[in-house]
Amino acid sequence: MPLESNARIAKELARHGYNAEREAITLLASAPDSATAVESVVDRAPDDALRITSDHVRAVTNDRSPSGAGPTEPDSAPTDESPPTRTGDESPSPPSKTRSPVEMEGSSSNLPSDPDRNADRNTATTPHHDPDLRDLEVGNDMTGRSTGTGEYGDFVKTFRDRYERLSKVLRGRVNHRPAEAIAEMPGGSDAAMIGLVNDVRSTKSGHWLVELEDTTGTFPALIMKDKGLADLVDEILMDECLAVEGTLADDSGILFADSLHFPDVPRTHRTGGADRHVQAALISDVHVGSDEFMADAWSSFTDWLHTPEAEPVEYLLLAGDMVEGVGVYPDQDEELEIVDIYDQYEAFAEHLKEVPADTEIVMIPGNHDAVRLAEPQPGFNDEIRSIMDVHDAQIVSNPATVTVEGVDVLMYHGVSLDEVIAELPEEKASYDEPHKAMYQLLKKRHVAPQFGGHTRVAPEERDYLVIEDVPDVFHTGHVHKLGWGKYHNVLAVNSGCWQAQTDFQKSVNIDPDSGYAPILDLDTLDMTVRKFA
Ligand code: D5M
Ligand code: FE
Ligand code: ZN
Repeated sequence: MPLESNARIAKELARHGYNAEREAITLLASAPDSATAVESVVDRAPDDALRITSDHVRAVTNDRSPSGAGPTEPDSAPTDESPPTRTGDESPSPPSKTRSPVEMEGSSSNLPSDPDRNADRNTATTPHHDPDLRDLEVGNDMTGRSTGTGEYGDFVKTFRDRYERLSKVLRGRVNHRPAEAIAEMPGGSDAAMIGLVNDVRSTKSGHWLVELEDTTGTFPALIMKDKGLADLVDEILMDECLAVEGTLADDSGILFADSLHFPDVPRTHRTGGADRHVQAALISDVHVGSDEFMADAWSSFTDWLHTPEAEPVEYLLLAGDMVEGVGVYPDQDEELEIVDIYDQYEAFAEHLKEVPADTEIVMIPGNHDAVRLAEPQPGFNDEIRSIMDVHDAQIVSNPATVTVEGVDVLMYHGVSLDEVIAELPEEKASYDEPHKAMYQLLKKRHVAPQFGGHTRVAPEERDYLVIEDVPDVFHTGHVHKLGWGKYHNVLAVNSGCWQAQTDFQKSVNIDPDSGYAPILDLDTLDMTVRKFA
């Protein structure tokens, strides 16, 4: 068994059921006889060990550098093979794209001209990860806090909470009155209302009637086609929170709108950032268990994580659909490689073992995962957690916000993106530019505004789907398309998938972006996308 690289060592250990720290692998790679060293470590690891640490390795290699500063340049391993990664220059770009997803997103700090960055990346004596420098906090996780009983009254609470928190965002911008008070105002007065969208209809003469609802009642607003607001009417989704300003009709029965406001993200949003050079890989939609799961691409990715180039990647954020699931879509069983959901998670856990043990992992569920389908989706139950416990991953709800070294990342699987894409004009949201659909959710300050449509929403006392605090990064998946961009200074990333095109996707012409890993610099919020397929 010639051991040719760090990645092969990681795989070999994974094959024996062990996850390994990067430093342990580096030590093994630099042992005079790596293959034997790996065998001895496997033989002598304690029975209850889940992961191989550098101490385990030193115990078998009679480490001659007790300080732990042994050779750390894995490229010096005797029979090393070239790293499996491709950089932007070498990768073919998908032909249908106007912009290659595999590129360094325009920032000088990613280029070799940045001496500090370069020094960090290339030094042979890069210290191994210091867990004390890590900083990861979870906010807004609703796991274990579901209050829903399925009663109608629960929905009233959800919508009340949505209204309260989103109307607060709009209150400073308009001088609003409750619906019942507007009805009592003299005809011809200027008036404004904040409400949830109850109805949107076009009238015979081509205007639009938008009915808003607040805690006191409903009130109709007429948006005239020649007011220049048509562009905004296109973007309105049912149940979202809006403000309308205008003039009351003579009989005070309707408001003629002059302006429309979405809660939106302030243009001045200031982002946080890490105070050291550290990166997070943002991925989603692994779909283990599907015939179409791309095991080779996944392996190339995890191989790369073991290279010196990936040394700064200390976090892995997974935005749902770890496994293919069972019975998610009609005829899905015809494309299952693993038919039992628990076996799927077991297989997923094995693939996760290839990820360096010292990577901090955060996961949220998606619509293929074994949790309730209705959003917010709580994090996995104990049984599934225990299957995946090797990494001690943080398993939180969909959606949830995680603050990684000062960067607030809103993670949401993305089922509502299908709806936004279906309902908005192509230039505002499309599968080819999923980040634009994400901009709409940021604008609405809600990850899944519409109730009763494609996205199932569970009634809770609190509307966990409201985007109360503006994130620095918004990370979704689900549509299996790669796209990213900035909206009012918030970086929106939809992260592609690890599943090749399914029969269904073929039938509706969805051409997935498979095998890409967006890598986010947590200090600069610059992104680099790497291709592994
Ligand atoms: O869905 C991946 C993407 O494909 C997402 O945009 C929904 C769409 N999709 C996939 N399969 C189906 C079926 N059978 N019906 C409707 N839409 C589908 P994901 O849920 O992540 O697999
Ligand atoms: Fe998916
Ligand atoms: Zn999905």
